[in-house]
Amino acid sequence: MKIEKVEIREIRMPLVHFFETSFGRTTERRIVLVRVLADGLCGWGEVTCGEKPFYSYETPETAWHILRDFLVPWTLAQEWKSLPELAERFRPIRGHNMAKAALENALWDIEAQRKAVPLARLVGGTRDEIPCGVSIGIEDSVGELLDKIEKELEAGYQRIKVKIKPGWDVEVIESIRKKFPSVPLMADANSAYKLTDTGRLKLLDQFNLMMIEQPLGWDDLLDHARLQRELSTPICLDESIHCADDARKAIEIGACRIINIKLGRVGGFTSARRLHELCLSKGVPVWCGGMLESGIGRAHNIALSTLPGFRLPGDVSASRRYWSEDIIEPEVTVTPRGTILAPTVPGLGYTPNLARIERLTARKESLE
Ligand code: OSB
Ligand code: MG
Repeated sequence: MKIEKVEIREIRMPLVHFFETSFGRTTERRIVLVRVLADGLCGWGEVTCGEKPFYSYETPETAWHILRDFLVPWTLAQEWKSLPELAERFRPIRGHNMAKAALENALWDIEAQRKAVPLARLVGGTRDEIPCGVSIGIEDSVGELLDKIEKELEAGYQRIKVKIKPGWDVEVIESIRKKFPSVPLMADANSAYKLTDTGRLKLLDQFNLMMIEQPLGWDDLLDHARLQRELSTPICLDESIHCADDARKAIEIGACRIINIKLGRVGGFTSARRLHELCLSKGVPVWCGGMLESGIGRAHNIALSTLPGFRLPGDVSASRRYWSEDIIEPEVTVTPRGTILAPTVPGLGYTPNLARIERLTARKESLE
């Protein structure tokens, strides 16, 4: 691949509804996009980090620095024959997986166009329709949360995930279960609890949750293993898993029974495919997480979700839930049966609207 130019830019996009987790409320996204021009083609990638270093230490500023000063110059200067080989070159940089993923995934987009296959097929996808769930944040009241859940179920979504934190947990889940006794339901704590909260978390066992996501420390495996021994509800790890090796260790010590795979958190398609392979071989279910992505990151998530192990509904949902106008065409829509149809055309399968992206751009830098 002969790369002519790499552009990094930051866009600002207000969310149609705020999104609140145990670490705070987001109303506007700052998204760093990577655009690669090579072989007469153009590929896009998205940095999925939050605005603040709460979910992970990455921010738009750190991603900009790592891309501009390391990843992009290395990619332009070195010879590499395959994307797994390039991913291996990125390895000396510790962490910064979301910056790495944005660049690597833009190159996967180009590779799919070059080979004239849908990105989903190139990465090993076998499914043409993916099951979808929604992630609903902490709301101002339980009533508002129940209304939102009802609306999403009416739209067809196959499972509901709600955010929990101390003070917004057992009673909230109990109210949901009263109104929706058999809906596939799960809770995500984003590391809001400690092992000493085991008694509180055990109270959730009575509500038949599909799983509880990342209850304990973002960097912990051991305490999750201790907690899992006490809970009948399966633990799903999100923040703690950055590569296949993390998953191997987590599974070995019983820290989780399910794994959420996010392209950004694990560093791109090469790593995500390895993780998926490992989990398939161990019989551990996986699903694709979301990071309030624009259409570009969303399109990558859809491609990943077509891999055979992604059987549980993911947090990949319609553009409309996040944006009054997405930056891709067509926007992502969900069928009445709560699925997304994977695109069948070569490449990403959605066209980034460059004029609209330019209008949203707050800063841009080109590297050649
Ligand atoms: O923990 O899965 C998470 C959003 C931002 C940061 C972390 C998480 C989330 C979500 C939203 O749950 C998923 C989505 O709808 O994109
Ligand atoms: Mg999570």
